Amino acid sequence: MVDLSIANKVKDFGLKKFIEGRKCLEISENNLARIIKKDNNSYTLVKEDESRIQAKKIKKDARDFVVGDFVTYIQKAEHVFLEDLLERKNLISKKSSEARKSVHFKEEEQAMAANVDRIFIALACDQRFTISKLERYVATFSIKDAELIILLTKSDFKKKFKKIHDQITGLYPNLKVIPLTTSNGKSFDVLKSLLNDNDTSIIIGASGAGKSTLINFLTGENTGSERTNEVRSDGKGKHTTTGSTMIALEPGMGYIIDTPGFKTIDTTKDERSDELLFQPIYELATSCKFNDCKHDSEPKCAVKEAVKNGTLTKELLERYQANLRIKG
Ligand SMILES: Nc1nc2c(ncn2[C@@H]2O[C@H](COP(=O)(O)OP(=O)(O)OP(=O)(O)O)[C@@H](O)[C@H]2O)c(=O)[nH]1
Ligand SMILES: [Mg+2]
Ligand SMILES: [Zn+2]
Repeated sequence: MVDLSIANKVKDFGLKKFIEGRKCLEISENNLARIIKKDNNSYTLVKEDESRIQAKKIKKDARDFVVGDFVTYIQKAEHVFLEDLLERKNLISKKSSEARKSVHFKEEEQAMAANVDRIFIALACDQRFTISKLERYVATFSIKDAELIILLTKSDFKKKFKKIHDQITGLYPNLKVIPLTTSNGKSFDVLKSLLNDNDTSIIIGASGAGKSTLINFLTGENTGSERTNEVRSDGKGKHTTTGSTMIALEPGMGYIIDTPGFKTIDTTKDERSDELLFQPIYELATSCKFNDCKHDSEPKCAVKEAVKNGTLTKELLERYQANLRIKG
């Protein structure tokens, strides 16, 4: 007999778990759904019975609905509209940079997805890498109640992989870094072991970083799929993914949101957290003589002391101070 409990979990996109968690609240559960795809003003919702419907936003509604949101909807004649936006566990956003060149220039936080448990940042070994790029990614996408993991994709570019890997782990031993390559299916085992039933993960990174390829591996569709495109004959990557979509992975691995790649990220630093990167410094700083110690030339500085006795690397302090200068 087919185990329906597993089959159900694969397709309800965490909705049942969400409903269980808010039993006491007065919501008409018939009209609860989760957004699993967003395309301009069209939203694909999955309902508790696992069926899907298309919904739209009411014209005057200024709220930002994103993939991963739990919502209620109303039916009016033949149209379905988004109604309530239920409280989010967290929200991923980045500063919009796409519109920079257009006349409709706006600098706004752009909401990307909500209610995620795990954020994967894909960095491809065949693309240009800098530590400050990594720092921007980490500072932008460190959000509450979500684990952050760096995926070093295309690790079959062995020399480049080693260089990038050593650079990251040497400077930031706190970061979780996982190498991945499609040329060795086993490299996906570590990634799979991190995924849990019912969890929502998201994958973020530059265009061509291998995000969709990786998802195809996790859904067992690694035999060539619509989600990815082969590199063009001129060797350049090609934009393939155009909107965010939540995908059900193999049983026991939950869901993952595939996102379109982007070229640059800007971060509104003050709203972000770099604790993940500089945690050792923040911890030591509590023992500095001065509360506002810059760990520069102040006396009785616990951070400088730690560098001197070798418990903290000089490079980490330098990156910290460089980032402080950017923040201004
Ligand atoms: N050598 C090598 N190539 C890979 C690997 N993973 C992906 N690729 C190739 O990289 C190219 C881009 O992969 P995609 O998965 O489409 O990249 P993406 O991050 O989804 O790109 P966008 O949708 O544009 O954001 C494809 O041609 C893949 O075949 C890998 O592990 N090794
Ligand atoms: Mg893609
Ligand atoms: Zn200090």
